[in-house]
Amino acid sequence: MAKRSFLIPGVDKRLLIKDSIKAMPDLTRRRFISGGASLGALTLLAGCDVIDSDSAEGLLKKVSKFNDAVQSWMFNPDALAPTFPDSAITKPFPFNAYYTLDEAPEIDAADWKLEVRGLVDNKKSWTLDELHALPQVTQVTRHICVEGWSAIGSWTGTPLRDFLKLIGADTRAKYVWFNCADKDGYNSPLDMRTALHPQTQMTFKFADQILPRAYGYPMKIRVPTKLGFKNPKYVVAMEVTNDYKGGYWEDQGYNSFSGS
Ligand SMILES: Nc1nc2c(c(=O)[nH]1)N[C@H]1C(S)=C(S)[C@@H](COP(=O)(O)O)O[C@H]1N2
Ligand SMILES: [Mo]
Repeated sequence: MAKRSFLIPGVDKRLLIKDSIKAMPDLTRRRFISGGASLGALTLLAGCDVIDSDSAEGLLKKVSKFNDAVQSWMFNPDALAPTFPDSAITKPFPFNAYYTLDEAPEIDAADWKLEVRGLVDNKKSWTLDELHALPQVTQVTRHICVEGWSAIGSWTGTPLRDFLKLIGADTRAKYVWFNCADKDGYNSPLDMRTALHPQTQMTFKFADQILPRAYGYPMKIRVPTKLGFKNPKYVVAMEVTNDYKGGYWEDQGYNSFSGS
C-alpha cells in the first residue's frame, strides 16, 4: 500500500506545520512540546527556509499521531479551518488569476445576476441587492495557493449552506458547480460536504468593503478548507448536480479534493 504523505504538493511545508501545531488545543500543544519535540526544534523547523521534505513529513506525522483532531483538521472536510485576529491580516492581499488584473472581469451589478440551476426547488436568479439582504458573517482565515504563497484575509458573506437551504437544494447531490465570468471561462466543482461546511461562504466583502474587482466582484465563494483555486471569483452561476463537470485547474490535473 502506498504510504500516505502529509505534505500537500506545492504547499509550503512550514505553513502546514505551523498551522497543524496552531490547530492543536492549548493543553495538547503544551504536552506535545514537552513530550519530545522541543519548542526550539519546532520553531527552527517551522521558521527555517531550507526545511527538507523528510523532516517536515516526520514532524507532521508526529503532530498528527499525537492528536486526532489535528489530523482531522488537515484531512477531514468537516473540521474547521483556523481563524485569526484582524492583526494577522496580510496587507496588501495578493491578486491571483490565470491573467493579469487589467484583464479581470469588470462586472456591472445592474446586469449581473446569480443564476441557479440543477437539483433545486427554486431556480430563480438572484440580483446583487437580493443577495446583499441575506444575513452575513465575517471570518478571518488563511488562503493557500498551490503556487507557493499564502495570505490571511477577512471575508464577509452568507454561509453557502444557508443559501442552499433557502433555495431548496437537494443536499444529497454530489456537487455544487460554479461558473465564473472570466473571458476564457473558469469553473470549479465543490463536493457537497464542503459546500455545507459552516465556513464555506458566498462572499460579498473583503476587509469590510464591497469585494473589489481584484478579489472577485460581485461574488466569490470562499472555502477556507480548500486550496485557493477551489475559491471561484466572479461567480455567475451555481448548479447543484450529481455529475462531475470538471473545473479549470481540476482539468489540468489538480486534485479536485484539494483540502488545505
Ligand atoms: N474566476 C476565477 N476564480 C479564481 C481564479 C481565477 O483565475 N478565476 N484563480 C484562483 C486561484 S488559483 C487563486 S490562488 C485565487 C486568488 O484569489 P485572490 O485574487 O483573491 O487572491 O482565486 C481563485 N479563483
Ligand atoms: Mo491559486
